[in-house]
Amino acid sequence: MEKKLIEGFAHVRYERPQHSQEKMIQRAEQFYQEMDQRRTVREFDPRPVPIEIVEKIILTASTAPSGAHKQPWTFCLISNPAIKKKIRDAAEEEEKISYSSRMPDNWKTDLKPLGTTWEKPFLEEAPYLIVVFKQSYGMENGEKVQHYYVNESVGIACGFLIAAIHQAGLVAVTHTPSPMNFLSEILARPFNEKPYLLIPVGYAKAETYVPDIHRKPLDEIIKKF
Ligand code: IYR
Repeated sequence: MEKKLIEGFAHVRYERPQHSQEKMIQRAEQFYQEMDQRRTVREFDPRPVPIEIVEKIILTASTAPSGAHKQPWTFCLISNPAIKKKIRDAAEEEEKISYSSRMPDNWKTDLKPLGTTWEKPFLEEAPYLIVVFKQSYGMENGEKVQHYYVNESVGIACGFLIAAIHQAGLVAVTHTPSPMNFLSEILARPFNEKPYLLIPVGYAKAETYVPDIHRKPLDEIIKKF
């Protein structure tokens, strides 16, 4: 690999195969078609998933860009049934309060087509739970390290994670129990880490139905200048 010092800092040559424009159009279309097949699935098959697949998916998430390359994320990978049960119990306790009194009626009306309730069986049924933590700051040898654009960085990493789960042939639900500080306690995370998303991963249950909802067309989401 060709290396070079630029202003005293190591650089490597950026090299990627260049496709013809025709091929690029075809690849862009193919990737869109693949990603457009992704659906949030809340019903999991108990079939186990080899851990190497999920580890590779997490590595893929970690290829996301991050502020000053600080990589301000921790991915907790949970397969232990006792810990999954603890998480389910704690999440349902919060969700029960949210659905009965914290969420306003219009929010619950908006969720009706998705069929969500306070009950979260997927937190025990999915073979893995990935709890993504954002690191508000880093800790290196007992010293605080500044992190930048933490929400943006971790959000992008979660996007990569969800894409990688789909690409591997698995399904996921981006679950956001609120509040979710119980995850810090159950997983004994340090003070600099805050829970960001809880993502159950596994195979979809054999006969699964998902809401018949549609994505906005290009002309609604794009403004060209
Ligand atoms: N966090 C709750 C409610 C919920 C909120 C939104 I916005 C959703 O798109 C889906 C669910 C839950 O997980 O049920």
